[in-house]
Amino acid sequence: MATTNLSAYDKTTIPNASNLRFGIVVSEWNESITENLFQGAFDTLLEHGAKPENIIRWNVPGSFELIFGCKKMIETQSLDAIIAIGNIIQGETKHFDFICDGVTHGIKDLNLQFATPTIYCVLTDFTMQQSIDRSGGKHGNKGVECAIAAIKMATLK
Ligand code: DLZ
Repeated sequence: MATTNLSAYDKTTIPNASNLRFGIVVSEWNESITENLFQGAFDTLLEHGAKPENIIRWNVPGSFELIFGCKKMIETQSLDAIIAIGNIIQGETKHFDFICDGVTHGIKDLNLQFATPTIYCVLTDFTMQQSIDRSGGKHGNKGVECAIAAIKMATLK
């Protein structure tokens, strides 16, 4: 089955984001990928009316720290939605599985604990090429997909 293009969506169905405040927490691991994800998300929020001053960015060392970074940002900033950006690539050990599991459950827990939706913009890939393909490459940019999810969840009724 072909992978969906992560940047494809119907622009006419997206609510205006001009009155919304977003947080973006970016993991520094595999920085070339996470920067592309950030840029895709940031540009998409702007395209739908968000103001640059209403998009707060924090960096954290790795994907595992996204959980605490998002929690602290939700508690201290007044946000309508937050996007957690990371990229985990499989290595030779089970570390990949533990980090993927921990981050996924951690972000799920944030969504249960807080009224602010946390969007899961974490690429979990077997190879760097797969991550390149999904961060502005042939399968689009997951940052774009997640910015749209953030706007939709911030305006959920
Ligand atoms: C340690 C580690 C490894 C091996 N791989 C990745 C990765 O592919 N992607 C990622 O975001 N972070 C990785 N980390 C770092 C962990 O997320 C975390 O920062 C450290 O274990 C410290 O808690």
